[in-house]
Amino acid sequence: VAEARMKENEVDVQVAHFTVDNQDISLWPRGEWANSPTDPVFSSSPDPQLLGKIDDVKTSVHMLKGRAENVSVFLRSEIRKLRNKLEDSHTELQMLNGTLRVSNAQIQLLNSKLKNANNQLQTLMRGWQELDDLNSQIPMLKQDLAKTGELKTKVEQLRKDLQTLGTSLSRQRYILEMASQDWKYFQGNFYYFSTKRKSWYSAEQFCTTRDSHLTSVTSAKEQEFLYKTAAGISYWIGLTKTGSSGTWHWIDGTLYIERENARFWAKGEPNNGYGNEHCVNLEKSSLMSWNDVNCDGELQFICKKNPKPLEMDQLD
Ligand SMILES: [Ca+2]
Repeated sequence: VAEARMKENEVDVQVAHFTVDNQDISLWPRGEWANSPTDPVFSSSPDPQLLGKIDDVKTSVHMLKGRAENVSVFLRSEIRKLRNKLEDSHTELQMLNGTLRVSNAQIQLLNSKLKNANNQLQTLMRGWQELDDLNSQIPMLKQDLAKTGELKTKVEQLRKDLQTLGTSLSRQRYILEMASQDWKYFQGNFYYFSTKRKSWYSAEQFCTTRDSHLTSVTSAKEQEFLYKTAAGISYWIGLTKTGSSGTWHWIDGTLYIERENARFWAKGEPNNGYGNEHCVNLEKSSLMSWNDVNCDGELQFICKKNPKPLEMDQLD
């Protein structure tokens, strides 16, 4: 605007030479003006028309000067405003820089968090993979479990076998121990065939001190075992009666059954010879081997011992 105004006034300011804002402004060439003091125009009396023009010019210059000052004030204010704006911009820029730095830090933080999350995701995915693998192993594990059940059954069977074996071993140990004391084992009982001779009562006493009695006979098999082991030597057995009128009974408490035992007497026995034969011995190597004799006679004898359940579980 100021420039436009200046241009507008150019026409009026064609004859002047002055200073605005310490700057020389010439309305025509200075040299021409300076070199013309001796110009005939000025040396003679001035032309009133010319003087009028000069006045006009002076007025115009004055106006121009005022306008230029206005322009200067305006420009200064504009410059100030611009400078302020520049400063504001600078401050904003610094703030932006600060914000940018903070944002950068945040971005780095986010980046690191992202990396972390990524790692966790990978770990999770690996976990899934492992879970899948485990899932695929379940049928196999089920089979193994079934096998474990079978194994358990087998182990249980083995345990029972072992128990049986243990029982059998302790039984054998017991039999061996008894055997070492000259007791013979037959079908669940132990038998002691004495080497010394004693009367029937002394023999029975001997047996009871060894937790036994003179033997009873309860079957043909037992009778066979006894006479075969006796091998023709006479041995006392546990059959006796009280006086001539008494009935036969086994000293170990076994029930004597007349019709069962008739087959084991020797031919013609029992004859109660001399009316004093109340004890029985096994005299012949035969099923029919029993004979009643005097109890005071001294003979070898057979003790029979039924083992206690604690000593032997079960004998065949
Ligand atoms: Ca007789």
